[in-house]
Amino acid sequence: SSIGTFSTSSTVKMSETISLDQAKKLAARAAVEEWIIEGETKIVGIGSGSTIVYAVERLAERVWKDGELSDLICVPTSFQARSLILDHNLNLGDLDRYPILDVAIDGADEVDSRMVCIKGGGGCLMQEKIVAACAKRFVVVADYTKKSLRLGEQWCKGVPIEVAPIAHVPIKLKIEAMFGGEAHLRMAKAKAGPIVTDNGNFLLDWKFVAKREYDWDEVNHAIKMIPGVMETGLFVGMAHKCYFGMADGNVKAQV
Ligand code: ABF
Repeated sequence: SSIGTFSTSSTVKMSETISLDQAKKLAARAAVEEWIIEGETKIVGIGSGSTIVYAVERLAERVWKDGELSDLICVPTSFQARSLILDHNLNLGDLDRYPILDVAIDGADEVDSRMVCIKGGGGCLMQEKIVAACAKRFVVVADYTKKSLRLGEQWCKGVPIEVAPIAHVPIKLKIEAMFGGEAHLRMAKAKAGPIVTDNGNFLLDWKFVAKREYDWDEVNHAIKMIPGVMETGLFVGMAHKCYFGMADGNVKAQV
């Protein structure tokens, strides 16, 4: 993959260090400008997390201020995304009616030099992967802390894996035996019990061995074959382009 930098039209000076939120906003807006085209883009997948909020805000601005994109249909990847779409008065769609999307835009927890992404830190990986797989193009938006040469450099919480509740222990043991590291059941704060996903499942966070050389495609397939695994947070060969808001106020695009 290759990397290009372009400066933004914001007022940030090159030497200035911008906040993470500003970096997220730059990336999200750059992606919306490039991929959501008036008269062409009809259906867009809306990801989850904090970065995508800026993309939805920009979409809403284009619809409600600029008078564009009035027919744009937004397909959510989570309960949060659905609320975002409704709160901004955008047209809500679903995969029953819109199984083919022009583009899906989403955040990530970490992206490596080949655009393999870890996703699901926010817990919505299964719907995110389904929607991304229905899109002709999958575009990632993130701040500079998500950009790595290899996975495990930045994101230390591991690969999220959505599992059937009855199978979390055997799945944990199988993953650890196959690929090392440790898989932990994700718990709700205040030890109220396991986190339950939008789909009624549990999440394992697999802390892989950061120094080990993994073939992520192989790992993803092998984990998916374990009975009870619903989906993994490894997005391999899916991202078409990634936009990173950088500390200096530029946006770096990776393809
Ligand atoms: C979702 O939100 C996830 O797959 C990922 O875990 C997270 C990224 O969130 P943020 O944009 O807040 O960093 O896209």
